[in-house]
Amino acid sequence: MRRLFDEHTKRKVTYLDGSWKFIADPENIGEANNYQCGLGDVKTVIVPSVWNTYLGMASYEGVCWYEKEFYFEGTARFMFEAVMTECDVWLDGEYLGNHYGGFCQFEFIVPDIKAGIHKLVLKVDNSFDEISIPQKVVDWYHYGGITRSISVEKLTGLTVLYGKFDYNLSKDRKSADVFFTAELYGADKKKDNTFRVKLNDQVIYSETISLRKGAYHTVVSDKIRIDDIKLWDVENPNLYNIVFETDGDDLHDRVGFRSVEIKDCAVFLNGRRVDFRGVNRHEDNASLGMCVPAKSMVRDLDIIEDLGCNAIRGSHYTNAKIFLDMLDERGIMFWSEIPIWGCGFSTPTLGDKRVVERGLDMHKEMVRYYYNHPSIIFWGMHNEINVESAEAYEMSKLYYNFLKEHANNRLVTYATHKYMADTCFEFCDVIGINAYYGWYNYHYDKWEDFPEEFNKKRIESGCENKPVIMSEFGCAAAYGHHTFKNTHWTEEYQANLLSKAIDVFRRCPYMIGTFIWQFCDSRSDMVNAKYKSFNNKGIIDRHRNPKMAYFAVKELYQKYKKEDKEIQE
Ligand code: ADA
Repeated sequence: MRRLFDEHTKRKVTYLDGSWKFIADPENIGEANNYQCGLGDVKTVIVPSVWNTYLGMASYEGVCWYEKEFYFEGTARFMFEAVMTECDVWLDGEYLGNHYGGFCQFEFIVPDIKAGIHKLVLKVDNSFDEISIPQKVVDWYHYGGITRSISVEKLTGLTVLYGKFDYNLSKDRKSADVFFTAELYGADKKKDNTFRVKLNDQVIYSETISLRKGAYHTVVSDKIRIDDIKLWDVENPNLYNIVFETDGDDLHDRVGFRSVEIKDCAVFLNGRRVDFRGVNRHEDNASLGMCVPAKSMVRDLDIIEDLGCNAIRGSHYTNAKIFLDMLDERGIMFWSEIPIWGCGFSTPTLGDKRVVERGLDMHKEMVRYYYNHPSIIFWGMHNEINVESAEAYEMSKLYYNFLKEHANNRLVTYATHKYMADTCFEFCDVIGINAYYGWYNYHYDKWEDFPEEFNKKRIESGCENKPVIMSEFGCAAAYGHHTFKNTHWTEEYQANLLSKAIDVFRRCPYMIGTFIWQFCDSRSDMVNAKYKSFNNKGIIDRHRNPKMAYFAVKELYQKYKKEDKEIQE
């Protein structure tokens, strides 16, 4: 299931989820053995899933092959929601192409497939080399496999491949100039066809188009004025249905109108100051790994809302689109980023053109596939890289300029842990700080001095008007661990540290919110450094049992929620 709603009602979409043939290929000899034409008599697995949950493969890194047979006739678009990490695809032994990156969708169009049973074969590789993103050292688990759904769509007539929605709100935010970009494809013989766009059932655009078979065409609309706008907000997340359609095809999406701006060193959503009460969340399920069923996402969101949150940072990669649909519906603000993660990247790696390009491609995919989600308030460029270096400066400049150009009422940011030496602040709208007083360094009482200390650096760097958000802070606690003293790893210590830190940040005039590290304990590859091989800084454990910190944070977040609402009313 890719979305919370049907993206196509006229187009036939078949999900290829379910039973697939599967074989591990540790020697990488599959192509020499012609696996691309079929895997023969091998066992089957269920897709989507991570192969680390198959017996005997918990820590497998390398190549695996998947095969699925299905009936099809006509022109197909194959949609792959996420394959971890690199993937080569064959249809009936014909090579379709390659995709790199484990967290974003990709697609291939294949015209004129003859009626019959066909064979889709995937070679999937989750190993690392010097240009991998992320690099091998990460604080999450090296999963592999087809982790989100695969579908095949039947394209007929004039088809809509892609639709992007933009708008400029009027000053009073009561009306908007809307404009869109739609990518069309001619799947059959040239014939006049009507292309229409509807916003909540009202036709806002119509044009007769004829495309020859196999041709692509992009429609970029002029501005279309829409009155009586109902804004998307945290309290009232109003969504509009947008349909791009032709006589025989359609593409449905949901969009929202909202403004986001920075004023007086704070963020304003629809003209009202908004402070972020957030958590960092990995897409990690206790028994299924990075293949999270929709029901588990709903449960996580119920818990997150109970906590009093209005924001989530999708650390450290683009999340499943269905999760974004849920956030759009619930009015939860989101920080979306790509997996350029911290200490795994040496400074020369940051300067490696291949890595920089690959990161840019990931940003392009994030922008392309996530653009219409009103819940995304922040595009995140990278996390904890060496921002003292010239390499990081150049990378940040490139990514910032690209993301600003495609901001769609969004802010661009990144998370820095070298905040006192950071040279890249000019490339962000909001400064995101990761700091772990009370865990890796100092005592948590030291948080009290932090706002004053950082203020000096802020001013020195000419960032007086840039708001600061705490993108990470926290400490580990083993669920159920208590001692007579306030010591590391106890639930008490974690609860005390978070209460102290959140209170300090709330009082700091230039800070606009907090993303606690982290929502939930998550499996980590830093096996030796972590208790039970988990990053245990969750305020709930991996089975979603609350630790004491959960209640401590809830008390503060719920209080701030009430206070902020009172100020706004
Ligand atoms: C970093 C990193 C997180 C996590 C955290 C920790 O800030 O961004 O992914 O590893 O440290 O637990 O130390």
